[in-house]
Amino acid sequence: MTQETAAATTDAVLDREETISRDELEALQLSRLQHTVAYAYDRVPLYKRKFDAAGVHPTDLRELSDLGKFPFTTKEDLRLEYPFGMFAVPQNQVARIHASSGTTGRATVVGYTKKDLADWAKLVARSLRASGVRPGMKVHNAYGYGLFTGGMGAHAGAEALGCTVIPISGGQTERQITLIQDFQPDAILATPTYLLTIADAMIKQGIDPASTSLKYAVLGAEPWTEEMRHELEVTMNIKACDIYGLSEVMGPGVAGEAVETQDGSHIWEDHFRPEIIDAFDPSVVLADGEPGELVFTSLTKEALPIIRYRTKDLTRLLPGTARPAHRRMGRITGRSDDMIILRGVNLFPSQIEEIALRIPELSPHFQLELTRPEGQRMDQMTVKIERRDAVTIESGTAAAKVLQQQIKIHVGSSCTVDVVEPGSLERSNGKLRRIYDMRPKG
Ligand code: DLL
Repeated sequence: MTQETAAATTDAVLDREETISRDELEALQLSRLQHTVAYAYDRVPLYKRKFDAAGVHPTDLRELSDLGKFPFTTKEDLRLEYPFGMFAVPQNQVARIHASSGTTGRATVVGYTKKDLADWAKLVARSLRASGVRPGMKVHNAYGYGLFTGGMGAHAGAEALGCTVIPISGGQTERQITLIQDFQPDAILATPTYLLTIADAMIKQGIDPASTSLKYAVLGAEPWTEEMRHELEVTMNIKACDIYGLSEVMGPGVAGEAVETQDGSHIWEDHFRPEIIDAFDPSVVLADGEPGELVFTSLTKEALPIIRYRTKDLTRLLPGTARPAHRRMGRITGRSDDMIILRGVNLFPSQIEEIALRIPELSPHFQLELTRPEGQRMDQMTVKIERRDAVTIESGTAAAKVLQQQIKIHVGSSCTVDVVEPGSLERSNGKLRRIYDMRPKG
C-alpha cells in the first residue's frame, strides 16, 4: 500500500445518509416512497393497471407499512413489457440501458437517466468505501463489461470514489494475472468464483496468490459462504467483502458490506425499501430476522421505478451495525428458483459449499449433477468435487465418504460424491453454474 492509500484508510468521509438516525431515515423513506408510487402510477401503464386491479391508489400510502397493500412486480412483468414498456421517462432521457442475458427466456431490459447513473455510482462508491477501498487506490475490475450491470456499475462507482480503475472485465485469466503483477492494484472486484479461478491459475503458474499487491476484494453477483470468504482471504491474503445487487433494482451496490465488521451487506435504505415475504404465501410480510424472499422498492429511480420487486433471493433482514440506520441482509442462502428438491428435501449449492470447505482434502471446485436413472422414480444427486492438489487419490476417496455423511447429517439428503482430478471441472469466468440438471423434463 502506498503512503497516501494507507493514510486514506483511516479517514473515510461518509455520505450524510450513512450516518443519519433510523427515525430520520424512515421519514426520508416515507416521503420518497410516496413520491415513487405516485410517479410509477402516473407514468408506467403496467403500474396503473396493477394498482387499479388491486384496488389501491398512491394516496393510500400514508405510512411505511402501507406498502404491503401494493401489488408485487416480477421478472415476468419486465419480460412482458419488453423492451421499454416499464420505462417512466421518454427514451431521449434514458442515458443507458442494461439487460439480463436472457438465457432463461426473454431478456429483461433496464434503463437509467443521468441522475440514476449518478445515484448508482454514488452507491457503488459507498459500498466500495465500506469494504475498505479508498480514493487513490488502484482497482482491478474483473466484473464482466457489457449489458451485465456488474462491469460498468462497479467501474463508475470506483471512479466516483476517486480510484484508478483498471477495466479488465471477466475472462482472459492469464492476462489478468500479468496485469495484477504489473499494475499492482490494491483492490479487485470480481465474482467470488472468478477470484478463485484467478487464484488457482496463479498457483499453476508458480505465483503465490498471497504475495500480490491486492489487499481488498469486493465480491458478489452470486451466492457465496463464510467458508469461501475464509478460503479466499487466506489464499490471497486479502480482506474480502460482499456486494449485492440486481439489474431490475439497479445493479451492484444495492447493499454493501463493511470491512470492519464483515457481518453482511448493509442495504442502502435511503434509496431502497426492503421487505421480506413468505415465498410460499407472498401476502405475508415477515418480521426482521425471519427468513424469506427479499423484495425491493426503489425510492429515487427515475427511468425504471420498481415497486415491490420479488427478487427470489432468500435471506433475512438484520439490524444495522457499522451503519446503524441501514439494515443488513443475511447471506443469501440461494434463489428460490435454484433450490434443488431432492426426494422431498430442499437444498442449495451454498450448503454443499459450506460443508465441503470444512473438509481439508476437498477444494471449492464442485458441481452438482441431478439425474433420474432409467426405470427409477427417484432423483439422484452426484456431487463432483476436485480434491486439493497435494491430496492423494486414497485420501480424496476417504474425504468423499466424509462429505457424503456430512451432507446426510446436515442437509438430510443421500447423494453420491465423486472426487475428481484437480483442475478437471469447468472454471468460472463470472457467475458460476453449479447445478447440472439432467433429469428428464416434465
Ligand atoms: O449480479 C449485479 C451485481 C454485479 C451484484 C456485481 C454484485 C456484483 P444480476 O445479473 O441481475 O445482477 O443478478 C442478480 O445475482 O438476484 C442474486 O441472486 C445474485 N446476487 C447478486 N449479488 C449477490 C451476492 C448482478 N452478493 C442476482 N450474494 C441476484 C448472493 C448475489 N447473490
